[in-house]
Amino acid sequence: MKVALVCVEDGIVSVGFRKMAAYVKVLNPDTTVYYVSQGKYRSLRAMIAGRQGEWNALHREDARRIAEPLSRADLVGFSSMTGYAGLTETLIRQVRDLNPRAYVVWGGIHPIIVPEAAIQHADAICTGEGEFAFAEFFEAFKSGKDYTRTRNFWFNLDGKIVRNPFRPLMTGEDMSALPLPHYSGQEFIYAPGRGFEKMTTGHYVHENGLSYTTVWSIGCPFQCTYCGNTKFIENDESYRKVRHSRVAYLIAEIEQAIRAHPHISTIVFQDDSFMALPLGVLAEFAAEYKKRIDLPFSVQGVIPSYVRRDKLELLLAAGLNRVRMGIQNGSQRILEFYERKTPPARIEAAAVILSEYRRYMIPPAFDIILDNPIETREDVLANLEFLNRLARPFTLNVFSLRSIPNTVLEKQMAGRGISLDEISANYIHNIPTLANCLVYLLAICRIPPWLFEPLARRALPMTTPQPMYPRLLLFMRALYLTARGLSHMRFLDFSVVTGKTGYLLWRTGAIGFWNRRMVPKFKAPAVLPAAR
Ligand code: B12
Ligand code: SF4
Repeated sequence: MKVALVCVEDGIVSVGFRKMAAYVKVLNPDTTVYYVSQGKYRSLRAMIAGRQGEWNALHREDARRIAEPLSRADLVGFSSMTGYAGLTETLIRQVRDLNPRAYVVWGGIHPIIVPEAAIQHADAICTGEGEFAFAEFFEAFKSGKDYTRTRNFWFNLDGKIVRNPFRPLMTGEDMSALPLPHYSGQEFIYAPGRGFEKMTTGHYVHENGLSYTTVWSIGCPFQCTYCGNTKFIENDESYRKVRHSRVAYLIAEIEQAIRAHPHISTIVFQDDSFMALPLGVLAEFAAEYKKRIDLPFSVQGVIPSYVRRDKLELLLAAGLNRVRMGIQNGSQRILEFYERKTPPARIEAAAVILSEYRRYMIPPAFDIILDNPIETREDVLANLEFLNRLARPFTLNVFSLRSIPNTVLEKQMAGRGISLDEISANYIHNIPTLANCLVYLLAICRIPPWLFEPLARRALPMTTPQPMYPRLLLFMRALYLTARGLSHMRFLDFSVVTGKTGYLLWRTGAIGFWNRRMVPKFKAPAVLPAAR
């Protein structure tokens, strides 16, 4: 049977999709893997203009050109987040138009979080982990048996919706037995106006720079109101538990990626709560990683409550060079509104710990959410004061509040009669208030009291009529991105800045030399924390 798997997303990281692609290829070797990306997620121009979260309207001819090869398959499997749901729907329509017999399955985060909407557009959707569910479905589908009772799948039988229950979540052992994610080079990426091209190193470098991104552990014990986690936990309480594959599986996965793309020079872990892993697990990871991979790595999902010196030292000794931590706001009231379990004092304590190791790391990036319509003047001020006293160095990932459908936040806002843009709208396009301009300045440096006080007095919440400063905001963004870029250059890190420059430096051997000789190395304590 001919199967086409398509990832509709900005970028080619697509961790879950690549796992699915590898699994489906084993079940059905005649499977072709496609990516539809606009390469904007890491584009410098889009970053400065705050347009990363946007997808330009796709030209009609592009949609047709994308759909043509897909429509030659018997089964087309789409994967997307909510931001790309509209585009996926357009592509499904085009595929159906060209081949009404093609069976369409839609998986990924969108059908998990918004199943009722997704099932209107596909023959089947996957509402949870895909591997075992797809195997069960595909076996029956192929052999003409009844597949409509597959767990983790819903079906649209000419408008009649069949909603099946969830499968139990995979265990760590199940995860360790899966094939390694699909990184074979046998994959195709869409080039606007031209059609699908075989994915090359050039595409990889354009989209990912010198980094390899993965997710080792899945799950988060918390349930912040704006997060997709609220839905995952509603579907299955055991999603709170942090599950992970064996260390050996993870190392084999990274080794496979490096074999396919030898220029990979940084590993990026996007786990929701990496530092929540027990100390013993982190110790095993650190030892194996240092021995077998020995490349700098960054941990992107750090929850302040789990920042501990002993865990951090283990990771630093293994090569950790950057972390991203969610703080979201400095106002206690707003944190309570988001049901964040990390009060400002705990965040400050975590920032102090991170700052003690600043010599060994690119400044940590703290996520912050602005443009919340319920913020008062006191909240805006509390946030600015908090950022001004937080231990340095740090930078910020500045987001504009958007709602993910079916999350608690969506209900909270509806309850207050507030209409909030959905995540499909640009999520980093901040309102150009003075307060937001100041946040960008605070991402670069501390503001001395003589300047901070008069400026902060004029900072107002977004709902209050006030002068707007779009040019100043643009200038601040450019300045902040420059400062950020320079701090990465101190480590010759090309995980955020993508494109040919990093690749050429890698070819000359400069990246390896810099990592070995110029980057300060944290020496593991004589007695490793795990053994204390
Ligand atoms: C890793 C990650 C990223 C990475 C990589 C993205 C990727 N697709 O892999 C990066 C950093 C690029 C990223 C960016 C963003 N992310 Co993100 N990310 C995650 C994270 C932490 C883990 C996803 C993951 O790998 N899970 C593990 C894998 C195994 O699970 P999975 O992806 O669900 O895949 C399984 C199933 O969905 C299914 N499946 C998948 N595809 C298919 C296809 C078929 C045919 C079938 C049958 C099944 C199937 O099987 C897979 C294997 O079991 C999630 C949070 C979470 N816990 O899910 C947020 C999450 C997905 N991200 C989110 C968001 C909003 C974003 C951003 C838009 C904004 C932001 N705040 O950063 C950007 C946009 C990215 C872009 N490219 O345009 C939201 C999505 C909400 C939504 N409704 O869409 C989440 C849920 C976090 C949240 N805030 O709630 N993200
Ligand atoms: S701590 Fe992070 S991953 Fe966990 S629920 Fe909150 S926002 Fe989501």
